[in-house]
Amino acid sequence: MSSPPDADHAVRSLREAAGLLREDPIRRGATLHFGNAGQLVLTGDMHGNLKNFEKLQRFCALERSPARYVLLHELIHQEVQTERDMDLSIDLLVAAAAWKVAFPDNVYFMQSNHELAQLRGQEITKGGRSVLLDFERGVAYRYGRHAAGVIDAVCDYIAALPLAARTANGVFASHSLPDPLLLEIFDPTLLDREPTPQELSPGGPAYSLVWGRFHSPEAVQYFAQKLGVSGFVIGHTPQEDGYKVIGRMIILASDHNHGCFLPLDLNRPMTVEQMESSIRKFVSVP
Ligand SMILES: [Mn+2]
Repeated sequence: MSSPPDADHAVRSLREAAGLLREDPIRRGATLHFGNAGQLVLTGDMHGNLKNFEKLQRFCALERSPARYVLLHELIHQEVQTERDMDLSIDLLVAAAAWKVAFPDNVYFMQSNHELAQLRGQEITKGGRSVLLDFERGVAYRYGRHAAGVIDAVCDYIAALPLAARTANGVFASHSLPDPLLLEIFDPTLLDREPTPQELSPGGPAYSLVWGRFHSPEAVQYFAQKLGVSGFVIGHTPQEDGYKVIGRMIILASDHNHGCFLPLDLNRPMTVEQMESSIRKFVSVP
């Protein structure tokens, strides 16, 4: 493949976004802190869904909505059905990085298990396929001989991702929560500093935060008290209907036609019921 003209753009966007992530003024340690003004648009896993991303961009209209923030996670690793399908989720990642560069004080990201796996070279198989290899094949298809440089920039970006976000009105957002059995030993001070490579590895608390599943309303309640928050918004567990409520926690999915997002008003306390009624479907966005 000849050298595509936009490899430079991809590398520059990802590297610049990584720099901005590391130096975000609202970041303390591994946590983003949102204040009590404006609106934070929360999303679930996107897995390469450019169509939903473009709807999100239209909804957010950041060029004329300076008090709106948007939080994204798990952008890569698109579902590949057959040998001839291609995972082109690099396109979404580059578009999102460019959005961050254009609106550094409005666009935010968090770590996810798929992105972390890509960074650490930890295999995830789906239907017998290696999602890491599928992703790299898509990058090679897009960027030809510049693919290695783009992958390096992707890794730089992933390594810069924060783990979680908190809002002044008591909402905690992250890709997932640790498994119920690990909630008791989870040390919340992890979130106030940068995690070590060991903490991001299997058995580590940062790893458990992005990989956890099987939460009950009681486990969620326990963890809310432990962190001093009123509710959680996460992704990670696939939701065919777009979202699910488990006690004080809302799970969003943003990667398919029934996908959802949640515009959260930051200027008043919000119950989970109020948050649930704020959920929007991507299909409702023109
Ligand atoms: Mn996930």
